[in-house]
Amino acid sequence: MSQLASFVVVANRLPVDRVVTPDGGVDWRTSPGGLVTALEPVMRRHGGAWVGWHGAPDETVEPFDHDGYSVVPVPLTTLEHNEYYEGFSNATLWPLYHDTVAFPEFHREWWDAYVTVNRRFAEAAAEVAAEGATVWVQDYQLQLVPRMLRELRPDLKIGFFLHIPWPPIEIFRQLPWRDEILEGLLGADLVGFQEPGGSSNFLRLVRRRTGLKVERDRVYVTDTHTSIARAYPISIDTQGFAELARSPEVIAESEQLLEELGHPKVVFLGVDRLDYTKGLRQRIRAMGELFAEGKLDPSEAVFLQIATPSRERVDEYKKLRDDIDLLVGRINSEVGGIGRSAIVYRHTHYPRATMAALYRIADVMVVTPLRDGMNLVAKEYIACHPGGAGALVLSEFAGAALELKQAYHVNPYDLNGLKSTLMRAATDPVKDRQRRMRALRKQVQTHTIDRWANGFLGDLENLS
Ligand code: ADQ
Repeated sequence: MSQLASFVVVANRLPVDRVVTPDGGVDWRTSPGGLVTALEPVMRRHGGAWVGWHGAPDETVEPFDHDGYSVVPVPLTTLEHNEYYEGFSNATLWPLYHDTVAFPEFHREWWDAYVTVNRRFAEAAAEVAAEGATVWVQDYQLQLVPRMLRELRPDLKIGFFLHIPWPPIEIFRQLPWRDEILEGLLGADLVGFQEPGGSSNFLRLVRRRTGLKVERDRVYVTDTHTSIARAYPISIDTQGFAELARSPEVIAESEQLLEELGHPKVVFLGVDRLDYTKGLRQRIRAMGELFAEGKLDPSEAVFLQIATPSRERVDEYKKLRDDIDLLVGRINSEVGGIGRSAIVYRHTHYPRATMAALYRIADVMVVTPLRDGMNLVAKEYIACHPGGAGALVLSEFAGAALELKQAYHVNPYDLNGLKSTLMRAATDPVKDRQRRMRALRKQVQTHTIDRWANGFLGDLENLS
Protein backbone atom coordinates (compact mmCIF):
# COMPACT_ATOMS: atom_id res chain seq x y z
CA MET A 1 0.00 0.00 0.00
CA SER A 2 1.62 3.20 -1.09
CA GLN A 3 -0.82 5.81 -2.42
CA LEU A 4 -2.78 8.24 -0.36
CA ALA A 5 -6.56 7.84 -0.55
CA SER A 6 -9.06 10.44 -1.67
CA PHE A 7 -11.93 8.61 0.08
CA VAL A 8 -11.44 7.18 3.58
CA VAL A 9 -13.90 5.27 5.78
CA VAL A 10 -13.16 5.12 9.50
CA ALA A 11 -15.10 2.51 11.47
CA ASN A 12 -14.51 0.51 14.63
CA ARG A 13 -14.14 -2.70 12.62
CA LEU A 14 -12.51 -3.38 9.28
CA PRO A 15 -14.74 -4.75 6.49
CA VAL A 16 -12.64 -7.94 6.30
CA ASP A 17 -12.27 -11.08 8.41
CA ARG A 18 -9.09 -13.09 8.66
CA VAL A 19 -9.38 -16.65 7.35
CA VAL A 20 -6.94 -19.54 7.24
CA THR A 21 -6.43 -20.89 3.73
CA PRO A 22 -6.33 -24.65 2.98
CA ASP A 23 -2.51 -24.53 2.75
CA GLY A 24 -2.34 -23.04 6.25
CA GLY A 25 -1.71 -19.46 5.11
CA VAL A 26 -3.65 -16.37 6.15
CA ASP A 27 -6.05 -14.47 3.91
CA TRP A 28 -8.68 -11.77 4.34
CA ARG A 29 -12.27 -12.15 3.22
CA THR A 30 -14.84 -9.35 2.91
CA SER A 31 -17.25 -9.64 5.82
CA PRO A 32 -20.89 -9.70 4.77
CA GLY A 33 -22.74 -6.50 5.57
CA GLY A 34 -24.70 -3.72 3.95
CA LEU A 35 -22.24 -0.94 4.73
CA VAL A 36 -19.36 -2.77 3.05
CA THR A 37 -21.48 -3.64 0.02
CA ALA A 38 -22.59 -0.03 -0.39
CA LEU A 39 -19.19 1.55 0.09
CA GLU A 40 -16.95 -0.89 -1.79
CA PRO A 41 -17.76 0.57 -5.25
CA VAL A 42 -17.07 4.10 -3.95
CA MET A 43 -13.82 2.88 -2.43
CA ARG A 44 -12.66 1.30 -5.67
CA ARG A 45 -13.63 4.31 -7.77
CA HIS A 46 -11.72 6.75 -5.60
CA GLY A 47 -8.73 4.69 -4.54
CA GLY A 48 -10.22 4.41 -1.08
CA ALA A 49 -8.93 3.29 2.29
CA TRP A 50 -10.78 1.73 5.23
CA VAL A 51 -9.36 2.41 8.69
CA GLY A 52 -10.52 0.08 11.48
CA TRP A 53 -9.62 -2.54 14.06
CA HIS A 54 -8.81 -6.00 12.67
CA GLY A 55 -10.34 -7.93 15.58
CA ALA A 56 -7.27 -9.37 17.36
CA PRO A 57 -6.08 -7.56 20.48
CA ASP A 58 -2.36 -7.03 21.20
CA GLU A 59 -1.46 -7.58 17.57
CA THR A 60 -0.21 -5.18 14.91
CA VAL A 61 -1.15 -5.86 11.29
CA GLU A 62 0.48 -3.95 8.43
CA PRO A 63 -1.78 -2.12 5.94
CA PHE A 64 -2.61 -4.14 2.82
CA ASP A 65 -4.60 -3.93 -0.42
CA HIS A 66 -7.87 -5.81 -0.67
CA ASP A 67 -10.24 -5.94 -3.66
CA GLY A 68 -9.13 -2.61 -5.07
CA TYR A 69 -8.82 -0.52 -1.93
CA SER A 70 -6.48 -0.18 1.06
CA VAL A 71 -7.13 -1.72 4.43
CA VAL A 72 -5.51 0.11 7.36
CA PRO A 73 -5.62 -1.91 10.59
CA VAL A 74 -5.57 0.04 13.89
CA PRO A 75 -4.14 -1.95 16.82
CA LEU A 76 -5.88 -2.24 20.22
CA THR A 77 -4.50 -3.76 23.40
CA THR A 78 -6.64 -6.15 25.43
CA LEU A 79 -7.09 -3.46 28.08
CA GLU A 80 -8.15 -0.90 25.48
CA HIS A 81 -10.61 -3.35 23.99
CA ASN A 82 -12.09 -3.89 27.46
CA GLU A 83 -12.27 -0.22 28.35
CA TYR A 84 -12.89 1.58 25.06
CA TYR A 85 -15.06 -1.02 23.31
CA GLU A 86 -16.77 -3.25 25.85
CA GLY A 87 -16.73 -0.52 28.49
CA PHE A 88 -17.31 3.00 27.24
CA SER A 89 -18.86 2.09 23.86
CA ASN A 90 -21.05 -0.80 24.90
CA ALA A 91 -21.73 -0.37 28.62
CA THR A 92 -21.87 3.47 28.72
CA LEU A 93 -22.91 4.90 25.33
CA TRP A 94 -25.00 2.00 24.03
CA PRO A 95 -27.50 1.92 26.93
CA LEU A 96 -27.45 5.72 27.30
CA TYR A 97 -28.27 6.29 23.64
CA HIS A 98 -31.02 3.64 23.74
CA ASP A 99 -33.11 5.56 26.25
CA THR A 100 -31.35 3.86 29.22
CA VAL A 101 -33.26 0.60 28.70
CA ALA A 102 -30.28 -0.79 30.67
CA PHE A 103 -28.34 1.20 33.25
CA PRO A 104 -25.34 3.04 31.74
CA GLU A 105 -22.10 2.77 33.71
CA PHE A 106 -19.81 5.78 33.98
CA HIS A 107 -16.10 5.10 34.65
CA ARG A 108 -13.38 7.67 34.20
CA GLU A 109 -10.79 5.14 33.07
CA TRP A 110 -13.17 3.91 30.33
CA TRP A 111 -13.48 7.50 29.11
CA ASP A 112 -9.69 7.92 29.10
CA ALA A 113 -9.36 4.80 26.93
CA TYR A 114 -12.08 6.12 24.59
CA VAL A 115 -10.10 9.34 24.10
CA THR A 116 -6.83 7.48 23.52
CA VAL A 117 -8.32 5.07 20.99
CA ASN A 118 -10.27 7.80 19.16
CA ARG A 119 -7.00 9.73 18.81
CA ARG A 120 -5.28 6.67 17.34
CA PHE A 121 -8.05 6.25 14.74
CA ALA A 122 -7.87 9.98 13.89
CA GLU A 123 -4.09 9.80 13.44
CA ALA A 124 -4.36 6.71 11.24
CA ALA A 125 -6.97 8.45 9.04
CA ALA A 126 -4.88 11.64 8.87
CA GLU A 127 -1.93 9.61 7.64
CA VAL A 128 -3.67 7.87 4.74
CA ALA A 129 -5.90 10.73 3.50
CA ALA A 130 -4.78 12.64 0.41
CA GLU A 131 -4.93 16.44 0.29
CA GLY A 132 -8.59 17.55 0.33
CA ALA A 133 -9.86 13.93 0.71
CA THR A 134 -13.32 12.98 1.96
CA VAL A 135 -13.34 11.03 5.23
CA TRP A 136 -16.48 9.30 6.48
CA VAL A 137 -16.41 8.34 10.18
CA GLN A 138 -18.92 5.71 11.36
CA ASP A 139 -20.79 5.37 14.61
CA TYR A 140 -20.81 5.89 18.36
CA GLN A 141 -17.42 4.30 19.07
CA LEU A 142 -15.67 7.15 17.23
CA GLN A 143 -17.50 10.36 18.09
CA LEU A 144 -14.32 12.26 18.99
CA VAL A 145 -12.60 11.47 15.69
CA PRO A 146 -14.15 14.30 13.59
CA ARG A 147 -12.72 17.06 15.75
CA MET A 148 -9.36 15.36 16.34
CA LEU A 149 -9.03 14.79 12.62
CA ARG A 150 -9.94 18.39 11.74
CA GLU A 151 -7.22 19.60 14.10
CA LEU A 152 -4.68 17.37 12.38
CA ARG A 153 -5.93 17.93 8.83
CA PRO A 154 -8.06 21.06 8.29
CA ASP A 155 -7.99 20.43 4.53
CA LEU A 156 -10.24 17.33 4.74
CA LYS A 157 -13.98 17.04 4.17
CA ILE A 158 -15.27 15.12 7.18
CA GLY A 159 -18.60 13.31 7.49
CA PHE A 160 -19.94 11.38 10.48
CA PHE A 161 -22.88 8.96 10.64
CA LEU A 162 -24.50 7.69 13.85
CA HIS A 163 -26.10 4.26 13.35
CA ILE A 164 -27.88 4.21 16.70
CA PRO A 165 -30.46 6.66 18.09
CA TRP A 166 -29.42 10.07 19.35
CA PRO A 167 -30.92 10.25 22.86
CA PRO A 168 -33.35 12.81 24.25
CA ILE A 169 -31.66 15.84 25.81
CA GLU A 170 -32.52 14.89 29.42
CA ILE A 171 -30.78 11.53 29.00
CA PHE A 172 -27.73 12.78 27.11
CA ARG A 173 -27.15 15.36 29.85
CA GLN A 174 -26.31 12.56 32.30
CA LEU A 175 -23.06 11.86 30.48
CA PRO A 176 -20.15 13.41 32.38
CA TRP A 177 -18.34 13.98 29.05
CA ARG A 178 -21.33 15.37 27.16
CA ASP A 179 -19.59 18.56 26.00
CA GLU A 180 -16.53 16.72 24.74
CA ILE A 181 -18.79 14.44 22.66
CA LEU A 182 -20.65 17.41 21.17
CA GLU A 183 -17.39 19.17 20.36
CA GLY A 184 -16.04 15.95 18.83
CA LEU A 185 -19.02 15.59 16.49
CA LEU A 186 -19.00 19.27 15.54
CA GLY A 187 -15.59 18.69 13.96
CA ALA A 188 -17.49 17.09 11.05
CA ASP A 189 -18.82 19.10 8.10
CA LEU A 190 -21.87 16.86 8.01
CA VAL A 191 -23.31 14.83 10.91
CA GLY A 192 -25.88 12.22 9.83
CA PHE A 193 -28.59 10.63 11.99
CA GLN A 194 -31.10 7.86 11.31
CA GLU A 195 -34.14 10.02 12.13
CA PRO A 196 -35.04 13.71 11.84
CA GLY A 197 -35.76 13.60 15.61
CA GLY A 198 -32.10 12.74 16.18
CA SER A 199 -30.73 15.68 14.21
CA SER A 200 -33.16 18.15 15.78
CA ASN A 201 -32.34 16.90 19.31
CA PHE A 202 -28.66 17.22 18.54
CA LEU A 203 -29.05 20.78 17.25
CA ARG A 204 -31.15 21.78 20.28
CA LEU A 205 -28.46 20.41 22.60
CA VAL A 206 -25.71 22.21 20.72
CA ARG A 207 -27.60 25.48 20.98
CA ARG A 208 -28.20 25.00 24.69
CA ARG A 209 -24.81 23.70 25.78
CA THR A 210 -22.32 25.45 23.52
CA GLY A 211 -23.94 28.82 22.88
CA LEU A 212 -22.86 28.50 19.23
CA LYS A 213 -25.06 30.10 16.60
CA VAL A 214 -27.41 27.55 15.00
CA GLU A 215 -29.41 28.41 11.89
CA ARG A 216 -31.81 25.71 10.72
CA ASP A 217 -29.53 22.65 10.34
CA ARG A 218 -26.24 24.56 10.37
CA VAL A 219 -23.96 25.20 13.36
CA TYR A 220 -21.41 28.01 13.11
CA VAL A 221 -18.51 26.36 14.95
CA THR A 222 -15.64 28.74 14.12
CA ASP A 223 -15.12 31.60 11.67
CA THR A 224 -14.01 29.13 9.04
CA HIS A 225 -15.95 25.97 9.89
CA THR A 226 -19.66 25.15 9.99
CA SER A 227 -21.24 21.79 10.72
CA ILE A 228 -24.58 20.57 9.33
CA ALA A 229 -26.84 17.98 11.00
CA ARG A 230 -29.37 16.01 8.94
CA ALA A 231 -31.21 12.68 8.86
CA TYR A 232 -30.25 9.93 6.38
CA PRO A 233 -32.23 6.74 7.14
CA ILE A 234 -30.02 3.76 6.30
CA SER A 235 -31.30 0.83 4.25
CA ILE A 236 -30.24 -2.46 2.66
CA ASP A 237 -29.08 -3.88 -0.67
CA THR A 238 -32.69 -4.58 -1.57
CA GLN A 239 -32.04 -6.09 -4.98
CA GLY A 240 -29.24 -8.28 -3.66
CA PHE A 241 -31.49 -9.70 -0.94
CA ALA A 242 -34.44 -10.17 -3.32
CA GLU A 243 -32.29 -12.04 -5.85
CA LEU A 244 -30.78 -14.22 -3.14
CA ALA A 245 -34.24 -15.09 -1.80
CA ARG A 246 -35.40 -16.12 -5.30
CA SER A 247 -32.41 -18.39 -5.93
CA PRO A 248 -33.09 -22.14 -6.24
CA GLU A 249 -30.75 -22.89 -3.31
CA VAL A 250 -32.60 -20.56 -0.95
CA ILE A 251 -36.00 -21.83 -2.10
CA ALA A 252 -34.81 -25.39 -1.45
CA GLU A 253 -33.49 -24.40 1.97
CA SER A 254 -36.78 -22.75 2.90
CA GLU A 255 -38.67 -25.92 1.94
CA GLN A 256 -36.27 -27.93 4.06
CA LEU A 257 -36.87 -25.59 7.01
CA LEU A 258 -40.65 -25.96 6.70
CA GLU A 259 -40.22 -29.72 6.58
CA GLU A 260 -38.14 -29.65 9.78
CA LEU A 261 -40.76 -27.50 11.49
CA GLY A 262 -43.51 -29.97 10.49
CA HIS A 263 -45.24 -27.63 8.02
CA PRO A 264 -46.96 -25.34 10.51
CA LYS A 265 -49.84 -23.18 9.27
CA VAL A 266 -48.33 -20.02 10.73
CA VAL A 267 -44.67 -19.21 11.30
CA PHE A 268 -43.86 -16.23 13.51
CA LEU A 269 -40.19 -15.23 13.20
CA GLY A 270 -37.87 -13.04 15.27
CA VAL A 271 -34.24 -12.43 14.18
CA ASP A 272 -32.02 -10.23 16.29
CA ARG A 273 -28.62 -9.76 17.77
CA LEU A 274 -29.02 -10.95 21.35
CA ASP A 275 -29.29 -7.45 22.79
CA TYR A 276 -31.48 -6.01 25.53
CA THR A 277 -32.59 -3.19 23.23
CA LYS A 278 -34.32 -5.68 20.92
CA GLY A 279 -37.27 -6.35 23.25
CA LEU A 280 -36.81 -10.13 23.36
CA ARG A 281 -38.09 -10.63 26.90
CA GLN A 282 -41.36 -8.84 26.15
CA ARG A 283 -41.78 -10.54 22.77
CA ILE A 284 -41.24 -14.05 24.13
CA ARG A 285 -43.61 -13.42 27.02
CA ALA A 286 -46.31 -12.17 24.62
CA MET A 287 -45.91 -15.19 22.34
CA GLY A 288 -45.86 -17.53 25.35
CA GLU A 289 -49.12 -16.09 26.65
CA LEU A 290 -50.80 -16.47 23.26
CA PHE A 291 -49.91 -20.17 23.30
CA ALA A 292 -50.81 -20.64 26.97
CA GLU A 293 -54.22 -18.97 26.50
CA GLY A 294 -55.03 -21.17 23.52
CA LYS A 295 -55.16 -18.26 21.08
CA LEU A 296 -52.39 -19.99 19.19
CA ASP A 297 -52.33 -23.75 18.83
CA PRO A 298 -48.81 -25.25 19.00
CA SER A 299 -49.86 -27.94 16.56
CA GLU A 300 -50.54 -25.25 13.97
CA ALA A 301 -48.31 -22.31 14.84
CA VAL A 302 -44.67 -21.93 15.78
CA PHE A 303 -42.59 -19.03 17.00
CA LEU A 304 -39.07 -19.23 15.66
CA GLN A 305 -36.62 -16.93 17.41
CA ILE A 306 -33.06 -16.62 16.13
CA ALA A 307 -30.58 -14.65 18.21
CA THR A 308 -27.02 -13.93 17.09
CA PRO A 309 -24.47 -14.16 19.90
CA SER A 310 -23.36 -10.64 20.77
CA ARG A 311 -21.02 -8.87 23.25
CA GLU A 312 -20.85 -12.02 25.32
CA ARG A 313 -18.32 -10.69 27.81
CA VAL A 314 -20.46 -7.73 28.90
CA ASP A 315 -22.39 -8.60 32.11
CA GLU A 316 -25.77 -7.28 30.95
CA TYR A 317 -25.59 -9.56 27.87
CA LYS A 318 -24.68 -12.64 29.91
CA LYS A 319 -27.73 -12.03 32.07
CA LEU A 320 -29.97 -11.52 29.05
CA ARG A 321 -28.84 -14.82 27.57
CA ASP A 322 -29.67 -16.67 30.78
CA ASP A 323 -33.04 -14.94 31.08
CA ILE A 324 -34.04 -15.87 27.52
CA ASP A 325 -32.93 -19.51 27.98
CA LEU A 326 -35.02 -19.71 31.12
CA LEU A 327 -38.07 -18.01 29.64
CA VAL A 328 -38.13 -20.15 26.50
CA GLY A 329 -37.52 -23.33 28.50
CA ARG A 330 -40.34 -22.52 30.89
CA ILE A 331 -42.85 -21.77 28.12
CA ASN A 332 -41.94 -24.87 26.14
CA SER A 333 -42.27 -27.05 29.25
CA GLU A 334 -45.83 -25.83 29.71
CA VAL A 335 -47.28 -25.67 26.20
CA GLY A 336 -46.92 -27.75 23.04
CA GLY A 337 -46.97 -31.46 22.29
CA ILE A 338 -44.21 -33.93 23.11
CA GLY A 339 -42.65 -33.77 19.65
CA ARG A 340 -43.42 -30.17 18.91
CA SER A 341 -42.23 -27.00 20.65
CA ALA A 342 -44.26 -23.81 20.63
CA ILE A 343 -41.05 -21.79 20.56
CA VAL A 344 -38.02 -22.86 18.55
CA TYR A 345 -35.04 -20.85 19.77
CA ARG A 346 -31.56 -20.84 18.25
CA HIS A 347 -28.65 -18.86 19.65
CA THR A 348 -26.42 -18.78 16.60
CA HIS A 349 -25.21 -16.89 13.56
CA TYR A 350 -26.47 -18.00 10.15
CA PRO A 351 -25.17 -17.41 6.64
CA ARG A 352 -27.04 -14.83 4.58
CA ALA A 353 -28.72 -17.53 2.46
CA THR A 354 -30.25 -19.16 5.55
CA MET A 355 -31.46 -15.75 6.72
CA ALA A 356 -33.17 -15.27 3.35
CA ALA A 357 -34.74 -18.74 3.61
CA LEU A 358 -36.05 -17.90 7.09
CA TYR A 359 -37.54 -14.63 5.84
CA ARG A 360 -39.23 -16.54 3.02
CA ILE A 361 -41.10 -18.88 5.36
CA ALA A 362 -42.13 -16.27 7.95
CA ASP A 363 -45.85 -15.45 7.79
CA VAL A 364 -45.43 -12.88 10.54
CA MET A 365 -42.09 -11.15 11.08
CA VAL A 366 -41.84 -9.86 14.63
CA VAL A 367 -39.52 -6.85 15.03
CA THR A 368 -40.23 -5.30 18.41
CA PRO A 369 -37.17 -3.47 19.79
CA LEU A 370 -37.56 -1.20 22.80
CA ARG A 371 -35.39 1.25 20.88
CA ASP A 372 -33.46 0.87 17.62
CA GLY A 373 -31.61 3.32 15.37
CA MET A 374 -33.17 1.80 12.26
CA ASN A 375 -33.49 -2.03 12.23
CA LEU A 376 -32.40 -3.65 9.01
CA VAL A 377 -34.05 -7.01 9.73
CA ALA A 378 -37.45 -5.41 9.06
CA LYS A 379 -36.27 -4.23 5.65
CA GLU A 380 -34.53 -7.52 4.80
CA TYR A 381 -37.77 -9.38 5.50
CA ILE A 382 -39.71 -7.16 3.11
CA ALA A 383 -37.07 -7.62 0.41
CA CYS A 384 -36.96 -11.42 0.80
CA HIS A 385 -40.51 -12.48 1.50
CA PRO A 386 -42.09 -13.76 -1.72
CA GLY A 387 -45.40 -12.41 -3.06
CA GLY A 388 -48.49 -13.26 -1.08
CA ALA A 389 -49.44 -12.35 2.39
CA GLY A 390 -46.56 -11.79 4.74
CA ALA A 391 -46.91 -9.38 7.64
CA LEU A 392 -44.48 -7.20 9.54
CA VAL A 393 -45.11 -6.37 13.19
CA LEU A 394 -42.88 -3.42 13.96
CA SER A 395 -42.08 -1.47 17.10
CA GLU A 396 -42.91 2.20 16.93
CA PHE A 397 -39.54 2.80 18.66
CA ALA A 398 -37.48 1.47 15.71
CA GLY A 399 -36.23 4.14 13.31
CA ALA A 400 -37.68 1.97 10.53
CA ALA A 401 -41.23 2.70 11.74
CA LEU A 402 -41.03 6.20 10.26
CA GLU A 403 -40.57 4.80 6.77
CA LEU A 404 -42.44 1.48 7.01
CA LYS A 405 -45.81 3.01 7.67
CA GLN A 406 -47.87 0.04 6.47
CA ALA A 407 -46.36 -2.36 9.00
CA TYR A 408 -48.43 -3.36 12.04
CA HIS A 409 -47.02 -0.86 14.53
CA VAL A 410 -46.82 -1.75 18.24
CA ASN A 411 -45.64 -0.38 21.55
CA PRO A 412 -43.43 -3.29 22.71
CA TYR A 413 -43.91 -2.40 26.39
CA ASP A 414 -47.69 -2.95 26.07
CA LEU A 415 -47.99 -6.75 26.28
CA ASN A 416 -51.73 -6.85 25.63
CA GLY A 417 -51.36 -4.52 22.66
CA LEU A 418 -48.48 -6.64 21.40
CA LYS A 419 -50.53 -9.83 21.69
CA SER A 420 -53.55 -8.43 19.88
CA THR A 421 -51.39 -6.97 17.11
CA LEU A 422 -49.58 -10.29 16.63
CA MET A 423 -52.94 -12.00 16.26
CA ARG A 424 -54.21 -9.36 13.84
CA ALA A 425 -51.11 -9.69 11.71
CA ALA A 426 -51.64 -13.46 11.53
CA THR A 427 -55.38 -13.38 10.84
CA ASP A 428 -56.22 -10.20 8.89
CA PRO A 429 -57.75 -10.89 5.45
CA VAL A 430 -55.15 -11.91 2.92
CA LYS A 431 -56.06 -8.97 0.70
CA ASP A 432 -55.27 -6.48 3.47
CA ARG A 433 -51.93 -8.07 4.20
CA GLN A 434 -51.04 -8.15 0.52
CA ARG A 435 -51.85 -4.47 0.17
CA ARG A 436 -49.62 -3.62 3.12
CA MET A 437 -46.76 -5.74 1.82
CA ARG A 438 -47.00 -4.16 -1.65
CA ALA A 439 -46.61 -0.68 -0.18
CA LEU A 440 -43.73 -1.81 2.06
CA ARG A 441 -41.96 -3.45 -0.86
CA LYS A 442 -42.21 -0.27 -2.89
CA GLN A 443 -40.61 1.65 -0.04
CA VAL A 444 -37.57 -0.63 0.32
CA GLN A 445 -37.17 -0.98 -3.44
CA THR A 446 -36.79 2.76 -3.84
CA HIS A 447 -34.95 3.51 -0.58
CA THR A 448 -31.84 1.36 -0.80
CA ILE A 449 -28.44 1.49 0.86
CA ASP A 450 -26.99 2.99 -2.32
CA ARG A 451 -29.45 5.84 -2.13
CA TRP A 452 -28.45 6.34 1.52
CA ALA A 453 -24.71 6.41 0.78
CA ASN A 454 -25.08 8.58 -2.32
CA GLY A 455 -27.40 10.97 -0.49
CA PHE A 456 -24.94 11.46 2.37
CA LEU A 457 -21.82 11.67 0.23
CA GLY A 458 -23.52 13.90 -2.34
CA ASP A 459 -24.50 16.37 0.38
CA LEU A 460 -21.01 16.23 1.89
CA GLU A 461 -19.42 17.03 -1.48
CA ASN A 462 -21.81 19.89 -2.21
CA LEU A 463 -21.55 21.67 1.13
CA SER A 464 -20.41 25.24 0.91
P1 ADQ B 1 -27.91 -3.84 14.77
O1 ADQ B 1 -28.27 -3.44 16.15
O2 ADQ B 1 -26.94 -4.95 14.65
O3 ADQ B 1 -27.37 -2.58 13.91
P2 ADQ B 1 -29.96 -4.43 12.64
O4 ADQ B 1 -30.15 -3.16 11.90
O5 ADQ B 1 -31.22 -5.20 12.79
O6 ADQ B 1 -29.34 -4.24 14.07
O7 ADQ B 1 -28.93 -5.33 11.84
C1 ADQ B 1 -28.68 -6.64 12.23
C2 ADQ B 1 -28.01 -7.38 11.07
O8 ADQ B 1 -27.52 -8.62 11.55
C3 ADQ B 1 -28.99 -7.68 9.94
O9 ADQ B 1 -28.35 -7.44 8.71
C4 ADQ B 1 -29.30 -9.18 10.11
O10 ADQ B 1 -29.53 -9.86 8.92
C5 ADQ B 1 -28.05 -9.69 10.79
N1 ADQ B 1 -28.38 -10.81 11.70
C6 ADQ B 1 -29.17 -10.77 12.77
N2 ADQ B 1 -29.24 -12.00 13.35
C7 ADQ B 1 -28.50 -12.81 12.59
C8 ADQ B 1 -28.17 -14.21 12.65
N3 ADQ B 1 -28.63 -15.02 13.62
N4 ADQ B 1 -27.37 -14.71 11.71
C9 ADQ B 1 -26.88 -13.90 10.73
N5 ADQ B 1 -27.15 -12.60 10.61
C10 ADQ B 1 -27.94 -12.05 11.54
C11 ADQ B 1 -27.09 -1.20 14.21
C12 ADQ B 1 -28.24 -0.39 14.82
C13 ADQ B 1 -29.48 -0.53 13.95
C14 ADQ B 1 -29.16 -0.05 12.53
C15 ADQ B 1 -27.90 -0.72 12.00
C16 ADQ B 1 -27.45 -0.11 10.67
O11 ADQ B 1 -28.52 -0.86 16.14
O12 ADQ B 1 -30.57 0.22 14.48
O13 ADQ B 1 -30.25 -0.38 11.68
O14 ADQ B 1 -26.81 -0.59 12.91
O15 ADQ B 1 -27.30 1.28 10.77
